[in-house]
Amino acid sequence: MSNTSIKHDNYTSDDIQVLEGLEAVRKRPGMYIGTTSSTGLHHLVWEIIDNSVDEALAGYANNIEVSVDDNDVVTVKDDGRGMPTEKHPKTGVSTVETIFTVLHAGGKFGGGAYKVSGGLHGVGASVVNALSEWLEVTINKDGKVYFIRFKNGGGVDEPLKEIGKCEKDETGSTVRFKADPEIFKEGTVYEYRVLFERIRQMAFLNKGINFIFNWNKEDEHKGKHTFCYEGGIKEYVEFLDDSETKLYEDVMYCEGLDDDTTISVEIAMRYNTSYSEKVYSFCNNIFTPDGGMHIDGFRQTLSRVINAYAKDNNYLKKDDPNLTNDDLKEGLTAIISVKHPDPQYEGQTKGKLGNAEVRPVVNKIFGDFLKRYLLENPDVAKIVIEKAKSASEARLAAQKARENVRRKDDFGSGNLPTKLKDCASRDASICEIYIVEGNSAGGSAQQGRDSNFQAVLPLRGKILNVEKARMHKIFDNAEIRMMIQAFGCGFGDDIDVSKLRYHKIVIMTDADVDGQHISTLMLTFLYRFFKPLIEGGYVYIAMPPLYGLQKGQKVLRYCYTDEELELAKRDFGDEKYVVQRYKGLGEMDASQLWDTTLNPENRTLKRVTIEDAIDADHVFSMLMGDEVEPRKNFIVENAHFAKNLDI
Ligand code: 28F
Repeated sequence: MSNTSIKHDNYTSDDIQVLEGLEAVRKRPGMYIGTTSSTGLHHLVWEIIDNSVDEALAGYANNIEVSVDDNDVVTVKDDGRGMPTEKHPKTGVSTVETIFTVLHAGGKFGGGAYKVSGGLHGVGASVVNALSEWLEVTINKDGKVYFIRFKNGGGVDEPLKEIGKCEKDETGSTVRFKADPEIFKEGTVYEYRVLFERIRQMAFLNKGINFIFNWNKEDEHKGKHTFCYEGGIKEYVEFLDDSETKLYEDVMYCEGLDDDTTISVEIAMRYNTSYSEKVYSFCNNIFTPDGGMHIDGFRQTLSRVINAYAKDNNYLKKDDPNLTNDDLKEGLTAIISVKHPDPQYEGQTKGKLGNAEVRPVVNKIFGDFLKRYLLENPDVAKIVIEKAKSASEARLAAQKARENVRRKDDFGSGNLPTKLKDCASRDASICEIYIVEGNSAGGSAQQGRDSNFQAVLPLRGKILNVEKARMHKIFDNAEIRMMIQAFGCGFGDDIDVSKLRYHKIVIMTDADVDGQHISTLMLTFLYRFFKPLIEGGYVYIAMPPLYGLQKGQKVLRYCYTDEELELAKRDFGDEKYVVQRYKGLGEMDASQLWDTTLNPENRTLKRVTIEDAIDADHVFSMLMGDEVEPRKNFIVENAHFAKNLDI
């Protein structure tokens, strides 16, 4: 630790070992928090919150307060027992100092409970300390207030001391820290949305714990939010379904603990009228986007129990084919949350739960529950089975539609859509396809483009809202069939990105409300049927200019935002000009479109990313689902983002 001024100069071997431990973290932070990007920065917060959650799950804390202030100092406070202040038997320094200076010192929390909040798989508070410019701990315990401060990545700056008195029954721990800009070179600025969503999610996943989130920055988000869900993941399902039409009232909920393995299982689920599914699985409160043994057990059991019930109650004839997992996905919203003492995460991004022993435990607990639930709720059973049966019929219809998706009427030779103005190059890595709304825009795009590497596919008006349509209707839609063929990489579950014919899929619509609706429909379609293309960063939105500052026939300058227009006006001093508002792409001629929107030299493309898949699912259901009320609220709530909405 070259630059740490350690107060006490009598180095003990332990001090050296401690400092070397934290030095290792500072040398290779990625090994401990994944990355030092914004994602890694936010992991610091999750790690500290997790320690409060563990104290709450152990039964000693009820309130967890998270605050972010103007210079991105984070404060996390709980009303638990207060970290121990007495000397730690092994390290000879106080337990609290040990927790923040020895790697993985978190470990067991009394009462046999194991650490289940898992942040970044429980790397411990010492990593946060190592990656902080400074970190302070305040402990209320035994009627006294204790304080210790670390700085420059973990060295003790102010040793533990008593700084005051408090009520005997006022106990708890508070950690304040400032992330180290030396480590987080991309910045130490927290994102409101990221913190808001995850803290709310922690409240859903840990029923009854009261989370308070204070965003103290002087911006539009300034304020306090409280999250507490006695219903836990039941309320999570209700929240995710708030823009859906319910098929029945009750969220099915089951929980159980397997004594031999100490694995606990919690499942909440309900079907709605939509055709997509929102099923999210967690282990120790960590989202497992790639699923794993817990969700496999859930799906197997759901299928086995529903089919058995359907056959026993003559919803299916004995020799009928079983309802498949896909049939049972349609309209399903579910949360599967398991707790495991020693989770093994697999895959590139550690997003998959690998512990094989979890599957039979889920099968047993969920299977027993579901069998009993169906017997006790025959009306719900009937609704669920009828829905799955119609999904099955639609699937077979889609199979047929998929087969004839190559119907000759759309495609000329080489089964490419006739309306596609393809580009000459076959090198997908440089090719771009512009999905353009309306034939006029399509026309000027076709003339304005560089036909060597830019293709244009004009769409006729608004494409089908896939959120509300079943597969076979989707394949009956000519526009959709054209895109599937033009992209050439398959769709849905069988996408082969290596076959994608263009490495840039660019949505280009007018900047008006209609254009934005088309853009949203396109994004919904791409999100539902080509998610890997969005995840792979292949999808973009073109940014045509909103204004042109014109002098006679000449455009002096193009402006892409309202702010830019204001700046341009100031720059122009006494020059005479007219401001032209481009309502639609068709108002620009081919060369203008090339100069402003197509030419890679000076155009801007906005890459579409899915920061948070759960949130994206929820937003798309909100925007495209069939419940009008939530959509109206969402648009009103977010309208201030869509400034130039000309109603
Ligand atoms: C703002 C962050 O970290 N809260 C915590 C406790 C309470 C105990 C504890 C923590 C070392 C290994 C036992 C108190 N009294 N909030 C927090 N609250 N750690 S972290 O003990 C950690 C020891 O395991 C605690 C009696 N037992 C445990």
